[in-house]
Amino acid sequence: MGVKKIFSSLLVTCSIAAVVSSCNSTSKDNQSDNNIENAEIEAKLSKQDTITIVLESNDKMQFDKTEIVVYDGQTVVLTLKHTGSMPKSAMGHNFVLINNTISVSDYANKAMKAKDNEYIPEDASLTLAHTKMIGGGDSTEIIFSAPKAGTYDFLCSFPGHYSIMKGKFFVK
Ligand SMILES: [Cu+2]
Repeated sequence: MGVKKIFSSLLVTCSIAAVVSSCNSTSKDNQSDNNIENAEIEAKLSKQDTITIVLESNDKMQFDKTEIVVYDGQTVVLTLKHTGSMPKSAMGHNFVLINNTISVSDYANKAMKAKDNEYIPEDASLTLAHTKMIGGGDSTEIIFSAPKAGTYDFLCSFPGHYSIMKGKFFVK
C-alpha cells in the first residue's frame, strides 16, 4: 500500500468519524433536554400531596399502562376506565395493587378461587388497594395512600387476565 493510499483512507476514516461524532453530540443534546424536562415534571409531581392516575382497560384484555409512578406519602386518586363494550361477566376488569410479599401468579391463583369476593383473595394482607370489578363502558375510582417507597405489582384479577393485564407500580 502506497503512502498516498494510506493517506486517503485515513482521510475517509476521519471524515466518517467526524460525521458520527457530530451526530452523537446532536442526539446527546436532545437527550439532555429531555432529561431536564422529565426531571422538571418529576420534581413538580413529587411535590404534590395528591397524584391522579387514569388507567384504561379494553375488550382486548389490555391496560394502557405497564408502569405507574407515584411518590412516598402521596394520596393516590386512581380512575379505572373500561373503554370496551363487553359485560363484566365476560370481560370484567379491576385494578389490584398487591403486596410485594406475594408474586403476581400466586396472587392470581388465589384470586381465581375468590369469585364471590369479586376475585379478591380473603387474606387482606395480600392486597394493598383495589377497585371494584367493572364491565365495558364503566368507570370507577379509588383513593388510597401510597405504600412505602418500593416496587410493587398491579394486575387485573379476573381469571386469566393477569398474564397480560399487569404492570409495575413504583413508589419513589
Ligand atoms: Cu381484566
